[in-house]
Amino acid sequence: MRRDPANPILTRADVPDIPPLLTDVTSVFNPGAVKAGGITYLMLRVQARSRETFMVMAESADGFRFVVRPEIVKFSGIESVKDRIYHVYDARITRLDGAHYVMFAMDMDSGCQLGLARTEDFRDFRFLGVTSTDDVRNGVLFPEKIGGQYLRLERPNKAKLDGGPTTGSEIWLAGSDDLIRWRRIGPVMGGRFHYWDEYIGSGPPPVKTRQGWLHVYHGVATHFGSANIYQAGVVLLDLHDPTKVLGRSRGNILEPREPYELCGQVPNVVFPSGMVVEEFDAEEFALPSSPVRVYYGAADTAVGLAVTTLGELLAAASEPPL
Ligand code: BMA
Repeated sequence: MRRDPANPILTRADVPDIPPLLTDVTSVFNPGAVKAGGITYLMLRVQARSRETFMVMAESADGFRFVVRPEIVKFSGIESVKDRIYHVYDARITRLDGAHYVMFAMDMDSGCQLGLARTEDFRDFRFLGVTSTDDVRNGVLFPEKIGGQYLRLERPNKAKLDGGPTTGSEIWLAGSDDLIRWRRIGPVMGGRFHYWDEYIGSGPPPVKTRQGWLHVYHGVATHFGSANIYQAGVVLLDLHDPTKVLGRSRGNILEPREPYELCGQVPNVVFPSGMVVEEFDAEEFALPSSPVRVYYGAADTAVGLAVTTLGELLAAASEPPL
């Protein structure tokens, strides 16, 4: 992938003060992304100096230059959750059944849970519920039902990085009839220990192509003494049975190299969470010639943008297996 020359496309300086909770913010990163009605929307993770996180929307007519809205996203109905919610973060946005759904992480005493909200207009977000029970992160919805059920990818948290967050080395497929109650169907892919993607988690929601579901994910290499390195890679899943991996990039397709990726709140991190594909055929399969924009968190501090084409991602997903 190629970095946008204007990177990082969003920094703390682009976030307007939203008193009293967000003034002189610390960082902005890990955005969910979607294009609707010609506008590209980002749902940003913004951190205050209290280290609380909030979601804030940004929008853009061209997908490159964004204006951040001076308001904190309110998930109406989230107050019905009785347990304390410490943070909401890492949104993934999927268009489904004519609306947009936001799946996000919720840090609670029970661990990390997956919250779900729905919006029609990117202004009102209705909280639909906590959709998990055990500690899990990186939930992403598929954009359509498959085999009569809703599907999502999720990453159970089974490990803890040295001095870092809970993590996991397996992405699972889960199914649901109502988007709220989910049952795990089977493992999709595991981490490749000793290589770039030892721990893994989904990035943006999967994209439907004629070849299969194309999915960008993140991998963490933990065998360097000084830091855990977060990178991006790509995998291709079977259209009818997404537990079947058809191909997977041997190497990463984006790794921390630039100063804003190497230095920051959490050094050595590129964390892809939003992706916009421009061109689809009449049956809504993404076209290989389509430009692709991937929005990612850089060092848990700023937002980066990398561009590629769908064809290049498909080619990366057919590299020889590691
Ligand atoms: C992951 C998540 C991401 C974060 C990354 C690097 O576990 O918490 O939000 O970007 O760690 O700190």
